[in-house]
Amino acid sequence: MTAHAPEPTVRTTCAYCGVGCGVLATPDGQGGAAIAGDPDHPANFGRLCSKGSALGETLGLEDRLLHPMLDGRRASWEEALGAVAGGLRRTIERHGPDSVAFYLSGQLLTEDYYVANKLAKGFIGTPHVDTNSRLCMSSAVAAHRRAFGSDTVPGCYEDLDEADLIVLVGSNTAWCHPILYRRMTDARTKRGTRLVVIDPRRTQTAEEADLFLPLAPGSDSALFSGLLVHLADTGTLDAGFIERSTSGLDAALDRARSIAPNLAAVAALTGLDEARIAEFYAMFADTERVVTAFSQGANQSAQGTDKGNAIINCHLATGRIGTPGAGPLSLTGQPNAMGGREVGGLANMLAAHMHFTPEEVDRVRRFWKAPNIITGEGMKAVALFEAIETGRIKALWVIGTNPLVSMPRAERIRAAIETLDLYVVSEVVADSDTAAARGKRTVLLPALGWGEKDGTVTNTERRISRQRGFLTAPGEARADWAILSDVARRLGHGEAFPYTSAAAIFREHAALSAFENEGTRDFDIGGLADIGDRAYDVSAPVQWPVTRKGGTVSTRKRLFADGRFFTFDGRARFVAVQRPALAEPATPQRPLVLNTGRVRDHWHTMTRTGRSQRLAAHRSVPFLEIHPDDAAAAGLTDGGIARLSSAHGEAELEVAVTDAALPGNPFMPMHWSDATASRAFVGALAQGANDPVSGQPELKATPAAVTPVPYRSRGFLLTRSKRSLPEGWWWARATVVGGSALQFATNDGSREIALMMRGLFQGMELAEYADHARGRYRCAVYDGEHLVACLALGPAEARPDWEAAKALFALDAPDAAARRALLTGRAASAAGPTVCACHGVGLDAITACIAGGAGSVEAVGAACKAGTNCGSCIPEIRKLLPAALARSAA
Ligand SMILES: Nc1nc2c(c(=O)[nH]1)N[C@H]1C(S)=C(S)[C@@H](COP(=O)(O)OP(=O)(O)OC[C@H]3O[C@@H](n4cnc5c(=O)[nH]c(N)nc54)[C@H](O)[C@@H]3O)O[C@H]1N2
Ligand SMILES: Nc1nc2c(c(=O)[nH]1)N[C@H]1C(S)=C(S)[C@@H](COP(=O)(O)OP(=O)(O)OC[C@H]3O[C@@H](n4cnc5c(=O)[nH]c(N)nc54)[C@H](O)[C@@H]3O)O[C@H]1N2
Ligand code: SF4
Ligand SMILES: [Mo]
Repeated sequence: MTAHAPEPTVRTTCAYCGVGCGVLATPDGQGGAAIAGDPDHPANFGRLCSKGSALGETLGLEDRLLHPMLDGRRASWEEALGAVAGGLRRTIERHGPDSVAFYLSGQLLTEDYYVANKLAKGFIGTPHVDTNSRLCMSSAVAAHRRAFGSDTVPGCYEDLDEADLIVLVGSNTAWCHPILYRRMTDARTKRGTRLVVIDPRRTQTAEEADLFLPLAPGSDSALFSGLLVHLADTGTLDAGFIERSTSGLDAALDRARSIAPNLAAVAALTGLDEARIAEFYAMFADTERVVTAFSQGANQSAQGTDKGNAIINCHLATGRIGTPGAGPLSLTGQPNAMGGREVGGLANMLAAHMHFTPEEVDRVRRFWKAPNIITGEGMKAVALFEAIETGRIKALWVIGTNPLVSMPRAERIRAAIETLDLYVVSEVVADSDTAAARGKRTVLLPALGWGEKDGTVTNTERRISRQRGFLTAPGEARADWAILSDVARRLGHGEAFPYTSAAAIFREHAALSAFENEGTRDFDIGGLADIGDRAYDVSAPVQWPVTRKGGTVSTRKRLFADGRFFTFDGRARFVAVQRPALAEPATPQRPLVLNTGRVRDHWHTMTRTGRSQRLAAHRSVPFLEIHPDDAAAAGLTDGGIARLSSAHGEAELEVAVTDAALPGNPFMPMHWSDATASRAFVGALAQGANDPVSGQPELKATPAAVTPVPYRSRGFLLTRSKRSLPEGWWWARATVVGGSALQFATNDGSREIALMMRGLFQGMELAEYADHARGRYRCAVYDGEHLVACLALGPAEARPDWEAAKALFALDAPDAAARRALLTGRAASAAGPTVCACHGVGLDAITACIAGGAGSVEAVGAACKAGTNCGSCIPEIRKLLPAALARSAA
């Protein structure tokens, strides 16, 4: 092996969530990199969660899209770009520019996003540009605009350090924003900050809360209407602030009173008991420094905008906004959800936080010198995909998102894609469900991914950080902005798309934000408009606004401290919200209301986290969390397979019976797709009724029914490279050390499976153990001394445990003892299901430490390292401690 000189460490930003942690990446010179937290980044000060820590495991090129593809065959860039530009031109000529649509992503860099938005809205002239952020925080955007006149996040992360009360609404922060969650729990240790969690599920976040309010799905605005009434009735209003800086309190309060006049009314609407509601109201009323952080349990709702405004109303009523330790805080999901809002990627925005007044349209037209500027809003995601079905949209370009999995009613979208004249997908991976679909003409364009691409992202607290490339471009992959600019040139718009670097695009974006702004728009980064290439390269994270007066550049941590808002009269608005009601209630045929969301160690449709064996170990099959009463009523058993169906589609999931779910309100994760499981993608089921204000679809409450699926056998197959299983089997794929795993269920018995294995691995040595009378079979396949595959099968009610086999499969050439252990399924070193992903510590190892006397999280850490790196698993460890077990037994 040749020695490589150590490569320099590069400062960049995590690929995942909106916390926006700084990362230090040290490439190993062979396509990989060592990853550490950046101690100087103000979002994380050196910490990373399990997903961030495992970024290095996700850099391999397996499954990457490395070359352009045209209708399923490899093509040159020349040919592929020609097909895109030619297809767009033909579509525009025949059907007009508004038959073209773009569907973008909060995972694009600001520079990519800016170019896509400019091309579509200014040059092609189609308003139909929307983004997966529609499914993510468009309700928060709409709530901000209704209340503040602008899409402004008023506060910052320091507010979490300085708050005395943090209220989490519809946010599983411990799993989805883990590093912010650690800031919250630090505040608790340091200043006694209390934590209230409002979520129908008892999540890991809720397990640690001082007060947990398991409210009925969809009922948040009743709870916050009741709070507004309580604040008014207890004299907690900030009369001075209300008088000086707001309008509309009376109407909002009247409405709140009509919905939630007293505790009994709130209890009836939310299903919570009155004492707990009263406790929450008293905590909120009595605490000046309160941050209310909200996420998808608020946004992804048919009344998502009202939920946001019901929360903001309570902060305006108490003047708790824009001051240290106080304010509403919309937690953004994706690494650049905020950047997408800034460039105007949503269909109801134009650019740089400008909308569609004639002055704004004219201003952007002049700035861009745009020949085909659009003059009004385009279709939002759900309507946009419906318009493909009705034939209004003929050409679609998807960039950086996997809508065939993540959109509601995705089965219909899958069928509609086939009718498109032109279907373009810019992707990093070759096998996402969206990349695997076909239109009449299909072009796949290989994009640079994290670690290769260069540009900026904005996090939840308005902080712009650089993502920097530290790997060479693989295959023929190119930056999204470069691909888009090439297509613009081919459409005859070369002059407006002369970009040769991300820095040049950033400067233009910054200049547009300041163009004729004069303090009228919140988003202003004019202070960066003439940043040089070198300065851009080395720039440190900065919070917007970034303005320049004379020679001085200034930035702001918080907005609205001065009580001035971006409405025409400078006052914030109270909003009268609607009485909560589910878009579709449960029915006798569909008696459950399905909730969906995330798990700790997976990211969305798993195109990246699915490659890490560490991350796959925490949750490795698609599951349904369901209350014991519902499980009993439907005849489901823990660990069995259930078919879940809604009016739109179905999925088969492994049952996890738990009283963490409210009765009637099961939960399924959004992460599995056709690439990783047989029938388990969330988009098939979700109803997606739109919030009337934001157009954000309901993804947390879909009427559903569930029945057991009586498979005969359960088992797993571990192989060195990916394999597929016969039609009709239930399966889920996961990465394991040394290869790939399939956990499966089938109606075949042990005899058929034994025959299958002999067929699959002809010519190799099969070591087998069979007890056909009991439906059990184990098999290890050797090529010489090398272990190449391993399978275990049992009857459905006694499925084999895979932990021991997984540990043994890490060996290339097992010794005699290991060979025996593979056939018995028992190994001394098995550690149980992984809890700590960073150090690979399993449940059994942790319970052993606790049994041996470790009585605290710290003691467990000292004994077995679990929880000592990223800390994402600390809530799970705490739950295993004797104190927690005693509490749950009481
Ligand atoms: N591990 C991990 N982290 C992620 C992501 C990921 O894929 N994996 N994705 C990122 C992205 S893009 C996003 S948007 C964020 C999302 O972050 P979160 O919003 O925290 O995540 P979710 O699991 O979608 O939903 C949050 C909670 O809303 C609850 N909920 C459902 N209905 C209601 C309701 O009516 N009222 C209330 N109050 N709560 C309700 C659910 O039970 C769930 O626990 O996470 C980001 N971080
Ligand atoms: N039922 C239900 N549905 C949901 C949700 C839910 O909670 N429940 N959550 C919703 C939310 S909040 C979100 S954010 C969405 C997320 O859903 P998606 O955006 O569909 O999910 P991802 O898996 O993140 O898809 C991103 C894709 O972009 C590719 N990619 C990554 N980086 C780049 C790049 O730089 N360039 C290009 N061209 N491609 C890139 C990745 O390989 C991946 O295939 O799902 C939404 N859908
Ligand atoms: S909290 Fe985790 S996933 Fe989110 S940015 Fe930080 S390291 Fe990445
Ligand atoms: Mo999201």
